[in-house]
Amino acid sequence: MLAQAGSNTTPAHEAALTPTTIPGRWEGNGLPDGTDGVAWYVGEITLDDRDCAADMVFTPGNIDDADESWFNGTRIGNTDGWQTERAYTVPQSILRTGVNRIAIRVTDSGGNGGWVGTPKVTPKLEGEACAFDLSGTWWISAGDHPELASFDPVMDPDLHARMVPIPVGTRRMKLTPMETVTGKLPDLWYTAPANAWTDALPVGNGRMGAMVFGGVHHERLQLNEATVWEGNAEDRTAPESSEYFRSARALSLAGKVLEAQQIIQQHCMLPSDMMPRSHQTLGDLTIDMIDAPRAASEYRRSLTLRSGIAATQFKVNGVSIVREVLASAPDELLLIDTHVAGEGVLPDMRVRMHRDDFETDIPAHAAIPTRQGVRLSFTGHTGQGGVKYAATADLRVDGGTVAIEAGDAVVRGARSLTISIAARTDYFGSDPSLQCENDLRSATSGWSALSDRASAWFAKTMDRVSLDLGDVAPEASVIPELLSTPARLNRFRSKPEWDNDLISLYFQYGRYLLLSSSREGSLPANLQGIWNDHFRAPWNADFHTNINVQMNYWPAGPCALAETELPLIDLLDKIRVRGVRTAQDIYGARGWCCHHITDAWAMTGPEGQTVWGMYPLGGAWLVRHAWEHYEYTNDTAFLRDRAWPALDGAVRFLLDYLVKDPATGMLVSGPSTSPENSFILPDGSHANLSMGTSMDQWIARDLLVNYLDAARILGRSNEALPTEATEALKHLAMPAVGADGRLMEWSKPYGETEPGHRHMSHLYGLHPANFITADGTPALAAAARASLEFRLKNGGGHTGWSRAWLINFWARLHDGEHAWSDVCALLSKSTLPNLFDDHPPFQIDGNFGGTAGIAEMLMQSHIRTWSAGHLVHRIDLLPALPHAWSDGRVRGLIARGNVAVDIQWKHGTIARAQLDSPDARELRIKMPAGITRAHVAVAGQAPIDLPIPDGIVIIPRAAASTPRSVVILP
Ligand code: FUC
Repeated sequence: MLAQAGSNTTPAHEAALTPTTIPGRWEGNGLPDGTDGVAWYVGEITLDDRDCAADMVFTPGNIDDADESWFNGTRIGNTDGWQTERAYTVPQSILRTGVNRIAIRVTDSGGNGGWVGTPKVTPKLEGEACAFDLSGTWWISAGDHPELASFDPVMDPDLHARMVPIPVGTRRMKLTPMETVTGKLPDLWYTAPANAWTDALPVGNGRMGAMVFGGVHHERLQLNEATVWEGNAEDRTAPESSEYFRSARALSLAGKVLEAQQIIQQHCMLPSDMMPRSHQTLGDLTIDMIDAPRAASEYRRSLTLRSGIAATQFKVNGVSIVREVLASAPDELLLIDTHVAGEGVLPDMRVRMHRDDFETDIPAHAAIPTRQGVRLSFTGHTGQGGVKYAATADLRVDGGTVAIEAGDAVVRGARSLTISIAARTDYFGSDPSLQCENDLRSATSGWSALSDRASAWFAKTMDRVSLDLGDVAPEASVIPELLSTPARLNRFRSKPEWDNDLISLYFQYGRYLLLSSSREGSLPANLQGIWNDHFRAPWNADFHTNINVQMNYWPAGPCALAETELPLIDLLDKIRVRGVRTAQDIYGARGWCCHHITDAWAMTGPEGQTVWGMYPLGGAWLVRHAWEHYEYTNDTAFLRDRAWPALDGAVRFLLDYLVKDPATGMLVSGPSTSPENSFILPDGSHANLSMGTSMDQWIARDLLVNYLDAARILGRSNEALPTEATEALKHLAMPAVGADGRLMEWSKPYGETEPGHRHMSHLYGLHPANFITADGTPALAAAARASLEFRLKNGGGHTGWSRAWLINFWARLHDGEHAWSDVCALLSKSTLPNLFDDHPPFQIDGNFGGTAGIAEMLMQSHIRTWSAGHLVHRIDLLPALPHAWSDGRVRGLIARGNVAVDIQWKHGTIARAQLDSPDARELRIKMPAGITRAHVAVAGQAPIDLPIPDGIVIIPRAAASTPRSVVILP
């Protein structure tokens, strides 16, 4: 071997290493014309863990004349024969995560050398679930090996330094376009531990959560539990102020807007010290290495959405260490396993679980030995009168010891350490420490059984939907999955069209976050989901009902996560109890109401400033989710037992609350805010409360229409309240279009103080409601578009959730290009390194709104009609497909009616669609524009060819109520 290791002088052969293109002959392509003899070709390929899981096959292509191929210094095969096909197995044992070197010694006895002739067969490296196109730029050097070569291209340690950075063999081909559909979901991964909290990776089981920093010498897991809330349900009822409200209303109707606002501010609002209380951090678990050398190598941390595992891997002192963290829903535990991969033992480690003091809460920490190991715990309450909490960590080691030293657990000489954490509060009633004991019983099952159960829970739900937005752009120099998540996000900012897969990943991440932060039996996803490291979080990490908590649940139905919505419905049950008093005290009304925020204690009163707080229809908007839950699940028992009572009480309130505007004779709301914008009065002064804001009028209409449809389904249309509601609907004022063509935000043509305001409340009729549709109400749709354009021109969309809402609006307007550019803006401008949404600060609604928006671009089902006595939702396929997603497939989206939708498309139009309905309901399927014929196959029936001049395929309802599968080909 003539390796140049350790040489300080510039190697004489340096010039011999030149770029070349393969396939292609070597003459004039790195080597002089007329070269015969031997040359070395050298290329590199970056592999990840998944690629290295099994043997791969290297096919060099047609080489003139003979080759001898090497992979990471191991000879994998040789073939002598001009233009002969070759294929060599690359054993798994020589594959490396990271850079792998391929060297091919090519001998040519005369004429052209290298890849000669036609067809040119592309060199490839293929594994079980990946395939790499290795054509492109390689390096070439004339010379022989081993005795005669001027260098050893396989082993030469200087070679790397001498290679110009040319991307070789990094273009990953998908084995089939369906790889991401049927295979693994994409990962997030990083090359360094998290510095900031928003670099850490979230795990959660819907009730408990953790942010995993992936530290080597100091690992931190910041812990959460959904019910660790400050405060309690003690009365924070609004003042008894119905007289004041009535007089303010009369003034407002008489045009005395500011006087009305002053009265409400003074007499109806809860003072700010009655704010909602905050969700709080639970505490931290830390793992510190004792006396381990500083240097660590081969570092990587990642999050796998399908398994819910946050993994950290590194090598210290020659020992490979793997740490995996996941939150188990089946076992109600947070699990942390640290083990050695291969030979050696873990460095000694100190484990601590801790919660800081907070005001009157001084937590009690304890450490006790157990027969199997050690338990660390703390207990306390979240401040005076707040919930009692408890957290207990159970530590077990394999081969080695765990003991208590100075109140911490210290692990020595172990091959593995498994920590199971239980955490509970008394929010739902019983003693939290006892509940923890109970949860920890399953810790005896051991890491492998616990993690298998936990991951299976994620996989089962994550696998319901798959999304492939098409192949990697051919001009992308490095395929996206080979970039770490921050690098990928960074490249996306300038080249979004190179990485459709990042958009699919963001979509699946939104599903993962909702699944991880919202599970039945706990509280809904708050402003931060479940991940919060504060005692007093921004906006208390509460439930804002003027957009934020609703946006959290937009993906629940369409993205096949309907069950995640149940905690919201449970909280709604509490809200409608507490909201009765608020409805009476302020408005003298029946039913219940809730203003712009609520918390774990279901507060309902108007709080703080009128510009945000005087928002009496927040509860009515929440009720849309109970109705939608029925629409998506088709669960009539749910409609009857859960949604109906919520709808009924909200309608009761609405009917009392609405007032006839003497000027028009129509029913209007108010005085109330159009969240959270203000307007300019003719005299130049600013105000924020008015009668009949567009948003209120849309919400009122939405509530009444949904209520009446529910009544019809449940056979209650003739009862007193539905009759009253029908009457009210006839007289309900509609939002108007202004002289400038925009949809008006207020009932009068006021100018807005913030023309680019983040809220776009007046477009509620477009989304989430269904009163403005691209094809049904073109004039209103044009006005909505004008409003959006105006908002954007004036700087709208600057918060994450605002940008996410824009995607949904454009999708409803069937404008794929605008929707796509807002998807790109959301990822480029409002996404943190761990892909959390950035308000700023971190606020999770944008993740969920973005996920829902991507689904809306591919499928919609909000347009509905009654047909032969049944409610039918039209299913729109690819209503807002952008050019950038010309080929792709989505499987498992859910249309209202609980119809599973699978769409494959090519060159921007449908190639095949399949709809699976749980029963033989009527299906109305709207094909993308331009399709006028369809080939329809209903399972069990002869396929038919249909002309569809209006683009709609109708499959009539069948008598038998059995599941039905329909395939449509254009
Ligand atoms: C609403 C928004 C803010 C923020 C807060 C939590 O009030 O106007 O932007 O998202 O909720």
